[in-house]
Amino acid sequence: MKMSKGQIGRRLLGLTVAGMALVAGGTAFAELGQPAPWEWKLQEAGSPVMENITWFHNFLFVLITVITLFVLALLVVVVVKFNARANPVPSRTTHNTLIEVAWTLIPVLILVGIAVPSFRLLFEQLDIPKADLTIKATGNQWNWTYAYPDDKIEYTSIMLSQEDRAKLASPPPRLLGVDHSLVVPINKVVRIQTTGADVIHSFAVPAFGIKIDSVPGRLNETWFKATKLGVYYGQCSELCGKDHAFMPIVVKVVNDQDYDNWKKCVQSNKDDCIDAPQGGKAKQSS
Ligand SMILES: [Cu+2]
Repeated sequence: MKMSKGQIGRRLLGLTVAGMALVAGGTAFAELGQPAPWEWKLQEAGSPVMENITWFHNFLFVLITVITLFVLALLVVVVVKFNARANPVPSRTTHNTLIEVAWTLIPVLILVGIAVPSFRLLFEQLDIPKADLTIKATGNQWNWTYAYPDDKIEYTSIMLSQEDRAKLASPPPRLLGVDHSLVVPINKVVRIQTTGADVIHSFAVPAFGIKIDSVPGRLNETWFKATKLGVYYGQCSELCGKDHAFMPIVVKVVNDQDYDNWKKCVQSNKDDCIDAPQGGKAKQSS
């Protein structure tokens, strides 16, 4: 069957609209703290650092788009206006002080404009504020051990098998659920200290904007302050061996009351505390 140009155009338009609807629809279902199908943006921010990362990302995106369009426009002007046919006798101009100063100064100013928020963000990430609690995350082949040294709590977090996941009333996303998640209070500065027990792992939670290598023999530090209640998912982000893809990180952000109850629950060796998948859902109001 031969299609006319109009038919091809209409089909292409239809496909484009369908594609855009898919992308928009997919991200419309995005949930806090976890990836979504067809997601093309950063995950929704769950900490002030991630809010700033998102802002900086959007700022750079606008800037590079404007620069790219400007350079493209200049190229088009050159191609159309100054090709051999349109402009058979080229001008022999070589210098123009104003333009030379401008094309040196303006890029410098743009780079300074990028450097200021960039360094501010870097310092915010690296300069750890006074911490309300410290958690040590040790990467093992292939799971995480979490310790709350001030509260004498330590346990290992292992990914749920497909069978265990299927038994749950509201199963976590595939390959992201664990038997015991991290539990942290809302609006508190959490210092994460991380190390590797065997090889290099990497502790990463996208919604908090943290990703830091867990290196054997070293103690790396990072921090986050969760500002929204909920469950946040991350993964080991350093190729660490055969089961690298199967050592997810789950952080439950709860209010202070639930956090205190959880500590008592864990310290008395109970098994159905809120770190367990069905051990009481983190409440959605503070
Ligand atoms: Cu790992």
